[in-house]
Amino acid sequence: MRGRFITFEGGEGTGKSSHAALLAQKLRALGVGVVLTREPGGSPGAEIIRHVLLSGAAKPLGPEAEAILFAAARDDHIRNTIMPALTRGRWVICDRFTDSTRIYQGELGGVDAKLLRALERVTVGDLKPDLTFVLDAPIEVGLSRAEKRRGDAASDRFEGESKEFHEKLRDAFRMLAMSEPNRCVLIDASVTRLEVADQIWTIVNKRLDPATAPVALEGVAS
Ligand code: Z5A
Repeated sequence: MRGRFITFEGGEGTGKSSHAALLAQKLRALGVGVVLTREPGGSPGAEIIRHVLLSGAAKPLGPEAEAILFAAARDDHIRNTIMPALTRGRWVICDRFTDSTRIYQGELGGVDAKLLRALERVTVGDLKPDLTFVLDAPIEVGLSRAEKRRGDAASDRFEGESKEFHEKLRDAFRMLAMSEPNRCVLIDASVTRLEVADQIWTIVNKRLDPATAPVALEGVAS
């Protein structure tokens, strides 16, 4: 039986990586085989492209070229990590996926929706998350958490964008959650870690019933 596919989306510092990892831990404790992954990245080829994108090296090429690079990374990630895991019945938890492209490159970057749809058709095909958590917090909260975590390291390509950019980003993610309620759930990420984790765990149990998932036979850590 095909595994479940869960994605985390939202603005910077809203807690996507932390909660993706926490959810993976909880599912593994139930015996569910989980692959925890991220975009851009998640496979050796895609991690190389991640470095190019987040270093800002591709920014001078323009938003279309960046969109094509995100798509190339996704293609490698799906073929080498996501699909093999889902086919083995693993649950895949992915920190960002296609919604990020639609919002960062499409709505904020102004890349033509036709180009993005064509790239999605080629890379993603029919693959769609079973459940998407959209983590939402005021931008001051997210940016200050991201800044604290970063310490003295430099901002990456997107962290350095303006306050207006981050406000638009937040609005776009909130709209996404409203426009696809069957797939997306908006999570108030401004509260404590424990409260956010509880909201997520309640929804996963209600919508995907992990207690009935087949227990992974060859260990659960993959
Ligand atoms: N991008 C794109 O443009 N197009 C695409 O198609 C894709 C991506 C796939 C990837 O960066 C960048 O690529 C991203 C969009 C773009 N833009 N940026 N920047 P990334 O992977 O390096 O970073 P990110 O995805 O934006 O995530 P992030 O900034 O690393 O944050 P996060 O994962 O949402 O948060 P976190 O690391 O889990 O938490 C941040 C800190 O807050 C950390 O210290 C936590 O311990 C703390 N935290 C988390 N939750 C809480 C609560 N509830 N209370 C208090 N503290 C908390």
